Amino acid sequence: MRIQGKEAVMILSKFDIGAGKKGAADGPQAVRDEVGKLGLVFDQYESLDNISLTTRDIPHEFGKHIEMILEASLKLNDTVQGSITRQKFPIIVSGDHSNAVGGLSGLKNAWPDKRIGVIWIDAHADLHSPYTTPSGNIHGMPLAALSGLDNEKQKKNEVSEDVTYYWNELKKLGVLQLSPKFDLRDLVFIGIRDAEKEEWDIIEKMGVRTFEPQDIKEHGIYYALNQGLKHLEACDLLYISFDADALDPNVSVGTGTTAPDGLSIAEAESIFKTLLNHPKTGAFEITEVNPHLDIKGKEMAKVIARLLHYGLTK
Ligand SMILES: [Mn+2]
Repeated sequence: MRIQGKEAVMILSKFDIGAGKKGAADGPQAVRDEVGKLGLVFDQYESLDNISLTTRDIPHEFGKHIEMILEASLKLNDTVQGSITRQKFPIIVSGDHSNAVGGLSGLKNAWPDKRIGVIWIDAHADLHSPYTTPSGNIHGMPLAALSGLDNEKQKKNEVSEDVTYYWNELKKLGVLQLSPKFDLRDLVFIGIRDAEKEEWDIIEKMGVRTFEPQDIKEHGIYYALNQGLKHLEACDLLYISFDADALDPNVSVGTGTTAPDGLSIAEAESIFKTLLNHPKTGAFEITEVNPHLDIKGKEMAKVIARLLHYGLTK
C-alpha cells in the first residue's frame, strides 16, 4: 500500500487513559482486523501498548494521568518521527484523542522547519487546557497542548504544580523541545458541534476556520474541504485527525462521547479520499473507536475500516 508515493505504515497506539471512559485501547486492533478483512495490507505495522496505571500514577484533578500520558506520548512521537524519517507515510490508529499530541509532535519533530496546518474532524474542539477543563480528561486538551495554549485568561481551575510541570513538558514534547508545534490560525475544524464557551472564544479570537455540520449540509462537504484547504494554503504540511465521534450517532455507535447531527458516511468518505490523497498530508490519524461501547459489536471499527479502504482505493 503506497500513499503519497511512500510505503504506508499503520501505527497502532493503544492507549486510552486520556479518555473518561476506558476501552478505546482496543480500538486500534479492532480497526486493523477489519482493515485486514477488506484486503488492505500495509507495508508495516507498529504497535504501542497501553500504559498500565502503576502506583506512580496520581489522579490529578485537572490533568488525569498526565504523567503517564507524557510517557506514552513520547513513545508515539518517536515512532511517528522515526517512520517519517525513514520515508514512510504514517496512518496512526489511536485509542483516545490525547494521542494526537504524540502524533502531531512526531510530524513536527521530523520536519521542524515546516509550517504545519491541522484539519481536525471531530464533534468537539479539544481546546481545553488544565486551567479551563471541566473534566480533567486530557483527550479534551490535545490542540491546546500542541499550540501552546494555556488560556489562563479564562482560568477556572487551580492547577497543581505537578500538573503545570507535566503540561509544560507535554507542550514541548520531543527531543527538540519545540513549542508550539503549530499555530491556531492554521487550524480547520470539520464537524464541530459540541464545544464549551472557552473553546468558542478561542476559535473566534484566533480565527480558527470551522465547518459545523449545518454548514456542510447547506454547502456540501467539498465546499468545506476546499475552503478549509484554502485556509491552510500557506502551510507546508498537513496533519489530519479524524475522531470517530465526528460521525452521526447513527453510525458512530462505538465511541465515548457521541453528539447528535454529525457527519454522514458519504461525507466522511469524501474527507478520507480527499485528505489521504492530498500531497501535503504528512500524517493521518484515526481515533476514539471503542469496541467496548459498541452497541453492534465491531460496527464502529468496520465503519472506519471501510472509510480507510475507500480513501485509499477508490
Ligand atoms: Mn476529539
